Amino acid sequence: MALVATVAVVGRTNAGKSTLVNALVGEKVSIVSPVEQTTRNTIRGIVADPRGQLVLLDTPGLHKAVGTLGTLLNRMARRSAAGADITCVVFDAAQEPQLEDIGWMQRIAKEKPEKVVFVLNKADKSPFFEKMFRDAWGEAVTGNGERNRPLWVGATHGEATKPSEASAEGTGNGERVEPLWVKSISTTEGGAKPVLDALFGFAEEGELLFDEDIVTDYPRKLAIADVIREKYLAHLHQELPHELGIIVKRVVDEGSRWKSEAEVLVNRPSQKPIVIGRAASTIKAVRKAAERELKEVFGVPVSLELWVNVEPNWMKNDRLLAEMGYLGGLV
Ligand SMILES: Nc1nc2c(ncn2[C@@H]2O[C@H](COP(=O)(O)OP(=O)(O)OP(=O)(O)O)[C@@H](O)[C@H]2O)c(=O)[nH]1
Ligand SMILES: [Mg+2]
Repeated sequence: MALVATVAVVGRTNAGKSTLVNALVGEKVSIVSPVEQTTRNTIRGIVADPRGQLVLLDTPGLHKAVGTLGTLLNRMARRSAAGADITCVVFDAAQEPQLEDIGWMQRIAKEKPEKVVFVLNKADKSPFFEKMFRDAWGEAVTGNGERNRPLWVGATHGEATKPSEASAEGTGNGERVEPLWVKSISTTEGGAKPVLDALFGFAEEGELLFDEDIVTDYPRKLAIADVIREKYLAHLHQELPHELGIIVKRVVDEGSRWKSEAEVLVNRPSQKPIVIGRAASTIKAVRKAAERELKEVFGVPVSLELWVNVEPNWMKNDRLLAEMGYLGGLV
């Protein structure tokens, strides 16, 4: 017997959820980038600790949905929150609360999950808007924070507040939710320790859910596709992140090495030269960077073959979305 819990890590896009999950697991299980909507699948990261085991569900950031893919991502985030023991909402507190942050607060205030951790992330940054987040929560609870009024007009910037006194009391019971507020610097393992302690504070005695030495059960094909997409995001920045889809067609295990073939989907013919690059420089650089990381992740050399195909409206094509794992099944 040990302390165990499943944790849905939710929050708006770019808040640092995947960074936090990686810090807590102590290994990279989820891709990270400064670009919005980096995470597209729910990824399970498993934390092994002398205290027990946490199963973290890293979800796509909640955002104003555009088109089928956007709607699916939002649904995936909400569904995982509903199924987990602990809801961990990550806020980018280096920015004032945004509509999506308020949206999560309102959802928590309404649905009253029993165990909630509010992470004020990016605590290494200044200004840091702790007070504004706490005020926003107060409004969400009292119902005074209407969704569409202009938020935070005239608010002062850069208020520095002391670390809050954590309290694990007052959870659930249909009365009022009292989230446990913690600060985190998720870019370092030690910086996320307050979150780890808060989560174990809520965990309960039970049987381990996974073998002790496993860090993720995310399917191999999807993990490879994610790494390729992360390298593309790093390479192309804002150029076409939302319209790039990766499907890993095959992974052949040849013992001492893996061979993998993947399709790079774009929405329009004009995007093809962008993902290929001049004299194929972009696709080569992405392939090399992805191969390097995959070798590290899987511990065997992985050779990648990438094809670029134009697939108009792939973001609305159920068959392709299913192939990318976006139609669920993991949660
Ligand atoms: N300075 C600082 N940057 C952070 C911290 N946590 C995350 N970041 C950065 O914030 C950016 C977004 O991080 P992600 O982990 O990809 O964010 P996410 O919430 O998973 O985003 P989606 O997958 O799009 O929902 C990255 O550039 C991270 O390096 C932190 O504690 N401090
Ligand atoms: Mg993410």
